[in-house]
Amino acid sequence: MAMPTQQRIIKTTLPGPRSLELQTKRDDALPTGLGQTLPVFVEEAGGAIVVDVDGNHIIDMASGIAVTSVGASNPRVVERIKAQAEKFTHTCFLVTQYDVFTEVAAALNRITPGDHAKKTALFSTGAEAVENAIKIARVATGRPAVIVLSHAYHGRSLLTMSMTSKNIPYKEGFGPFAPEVYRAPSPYPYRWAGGAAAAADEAIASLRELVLTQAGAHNVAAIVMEPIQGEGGFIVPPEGYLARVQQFATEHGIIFVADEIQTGLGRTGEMFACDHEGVVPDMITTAKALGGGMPLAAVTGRAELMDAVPAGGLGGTYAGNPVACAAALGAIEAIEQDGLVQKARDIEAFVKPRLEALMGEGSLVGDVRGRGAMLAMEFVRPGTTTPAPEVAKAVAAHCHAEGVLVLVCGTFGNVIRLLPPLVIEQELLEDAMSVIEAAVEAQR
Ligand code: PLZ
Repeated sequence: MAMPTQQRIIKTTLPGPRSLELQTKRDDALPTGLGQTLPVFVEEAGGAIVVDVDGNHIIDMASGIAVTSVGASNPRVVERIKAQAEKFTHTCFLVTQYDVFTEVAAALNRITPGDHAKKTALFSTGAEAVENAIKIARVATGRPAVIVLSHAYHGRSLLTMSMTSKNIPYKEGFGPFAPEVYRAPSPYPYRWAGGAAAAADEAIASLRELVLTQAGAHNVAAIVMEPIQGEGGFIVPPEGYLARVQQFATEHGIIFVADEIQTGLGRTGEMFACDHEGVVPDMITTAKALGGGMPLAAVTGRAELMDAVPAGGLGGTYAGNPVACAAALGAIEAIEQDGLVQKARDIEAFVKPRLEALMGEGSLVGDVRGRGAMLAMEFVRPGTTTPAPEVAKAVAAHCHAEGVLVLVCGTFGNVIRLLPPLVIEQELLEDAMSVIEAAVEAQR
């Protein structure tokens, strides 16, 4: 199938008549707990364009939540999926093995931060990767406790939901939660009470106090952090904070786990967000962009930690599915050989100044932040830091009506985040930015 024209083409109101029909069928068959961002149904997608069943060409500034970094239906991914599916689709790696699993593990061992001996285990979803990182850390240290941050997002399973910070919609009614999860304040520069300059020092002090006085360092298996918080609002920690956490963890025999599920694989303009500051985590979780659209996740860590669990302790029926592994080799190849890490930097260089230009006196945009192709603006009541979620919602609705798919995030629901595929063409990006700017201007 040919790549859809990389151009925004709006033929109907969104959602169009055919999508509305399918929506009725969907609502009859599906539970309300499954949310939706833009209620169109997709016919095909390629590059940075999503074509709906009414023939509308929508600009994708979401990448299926940071998954299709190499573009939807990247040929390097699709060809490998086809070839692998024709050979076999499943054996269960725990039953009979296949080399493509090892190849993905070896690639992750090579590209993740640090040149120490590493090993990688593959899973299917991000939540599963985080759960398994904790399982391994607990066995390796013989300790139960896990430290996470406010504004964190780590998944929807019991343990990872317990590690996630925001109550509605992720936790409300789903308790009781998993025990031994302790939460330290995230050094959120824009909202830190003592001011951005004090955020790193004060957040480190709080973390130390939590670990040393509440949990007891000898009880702590792991400190888990997103190097840039994703669902929580694209919060970039102050420079030096992550390195200090890593150093504190090491001093106390605690495993430092970087959850790079959203930030990893080139998204932020380095292969991993930790690379911006030369931080080398003991363990790193990846998913999303790794599979190029297929469900694949991984835990990569120091070889001696990864080998702590005896045979049979890790796995899953679908963990490291061969078709998903083949897709991952295509995705990694695209990121490395098509210059996509540099593309993420180019996207930042073009988009960030345009977002920053929307700030200023009397503006609804209180903060602009992020790295590479992971950029966001936070909406507030002008002249204050009071969150304005209704503005973020209105901006998103405006963009959606014009055929630009953006996502809202943030603990206060007041952040618009941009996660375009790294392969997005410049003209398309310019068009998307014009729509986003007009959407913000329209809220004044
Ligand atoms: N860790 C840092 O961003 C997934 C969640 C979408 P799964 N973020 C998107 C939603 O509302 O369910 C995520 C993440 C970080 C872990 C996860 C979890 O990854 O593949 O969704 O399980």
